[in-house]
Amino acid sequence: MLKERWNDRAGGFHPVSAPDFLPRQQLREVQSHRLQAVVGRAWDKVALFRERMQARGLTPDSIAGIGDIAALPFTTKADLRDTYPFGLFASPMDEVVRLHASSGTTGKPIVVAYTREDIEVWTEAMARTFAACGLHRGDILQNAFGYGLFTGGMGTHYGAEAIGAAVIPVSGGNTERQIMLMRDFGVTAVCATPSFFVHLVEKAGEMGVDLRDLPLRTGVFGAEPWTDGMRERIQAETGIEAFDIYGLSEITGPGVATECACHDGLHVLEDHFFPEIIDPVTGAALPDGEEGELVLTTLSKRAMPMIRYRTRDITAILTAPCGCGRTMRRIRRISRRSDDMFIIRGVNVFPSQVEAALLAVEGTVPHYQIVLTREHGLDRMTVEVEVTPEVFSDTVRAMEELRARIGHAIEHVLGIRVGLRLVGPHSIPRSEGKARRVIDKRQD
Ligand code: DLL
Repeated sequence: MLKERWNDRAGGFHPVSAPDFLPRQQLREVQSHRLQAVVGRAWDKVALFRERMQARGLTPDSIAGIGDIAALPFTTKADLRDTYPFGLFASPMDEVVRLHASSGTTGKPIVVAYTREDIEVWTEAMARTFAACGLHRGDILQNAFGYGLFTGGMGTHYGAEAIGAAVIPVSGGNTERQIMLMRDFGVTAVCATPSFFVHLVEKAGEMGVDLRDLPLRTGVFGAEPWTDGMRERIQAETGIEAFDIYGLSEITGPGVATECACHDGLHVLEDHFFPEIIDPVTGAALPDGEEGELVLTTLSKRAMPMIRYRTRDITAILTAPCGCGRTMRRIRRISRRSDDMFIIRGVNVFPSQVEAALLAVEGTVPHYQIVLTREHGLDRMTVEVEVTPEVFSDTVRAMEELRARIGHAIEHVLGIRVGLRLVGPHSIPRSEGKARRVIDKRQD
């Protein structure tokens, strides 16, 4: 029945989207009710959570509704690591039907679990996400998110099937075959990390395929930060409409927040994932509109409820009504994490600032890397930027001019001069999933 409803397409409004349009008062009631249930469950089943509540003198009865959420303790990535692998599970293994894991930069991964109900909620969230991106029954979706322990592939797969799209589970990599499938199967929509899609566009060009000549009209991108400059490049080169989707394994995977056709921030699916913004240093709650660290609470998760999880992603909550009519609050596009910042000569630098500066300069291609080194105790940052084959084969003078323009653009954004190296086509490794933008050689 549910499946039938989802597959139904009614004049552009997809019935699966109904919760996205709940009146705010009703939404608040749903949130309050679900928060009480999830806190009760975590108290009963997760020792770490119960002990933290007790240490604050709280019991589940202290939480009368969503307005009390700030009284609850935070959960962090360290908690997941310390309780590796199954210490935060609230369901016995015979109720768990899926495990995913996210590889950290060091050591053990963090493990996340789903019951059958959790998979249903995740599927619903991804179906609503795709509906917001304008996908529907009849679409042919090439899913280039990695399938495996990463949540990207399977999360989007289930959601796309639920709205009745035909999914091609191609996963990441294999660029030539991806282009062949795109062309031969009449693909209308693609899911990928933005960096991998840029790689696909480049490969299509090499194969003599102009994506503008294909039926492809929508790109659903996420799993890593990308800038508006990157969106403009992608849209101009391919003729598609590019949507930003956000999520993280700890909360469910993709499907936590999505852009709609207005492209003015990402609607958080607030009936399942409650957002707050805090000051990353003091932990104090910040008012709507102010930038800080995103904290998320799962309101429906059973196998692994996350209470006030500190994402380290930096954004702000936007409350102005959205033109699409969705009542779910939006977050500003996530351009940085509190832990991807580095300091060069006393200046805080985020990789996305470099991307924004670079893409504003004509003649660059969106392939770059930031290399950090330490010389005589001083940190140095060098940006390696690929240039187009035309520029690369041009005169030394043309190269020098471009170098100067890029140098100025970066200096203008960061306020400091950094090292710059223009490199030839294909010098920077291409990503098949999340791009590695910063190479930190300071410990070598
Ligand atoms: O990346 C889930 C996902 C898959 C999201 C496919 C969207 C599409 P993790 O591997 O656990 O999960 O990484 C989560 O990636 O905390 C952000 O820092 C970053 N991230 C995810 N989406 C975006 C986005 C998946 N749209 C971490 N913009 C998050 C910026 C993003 N950063």
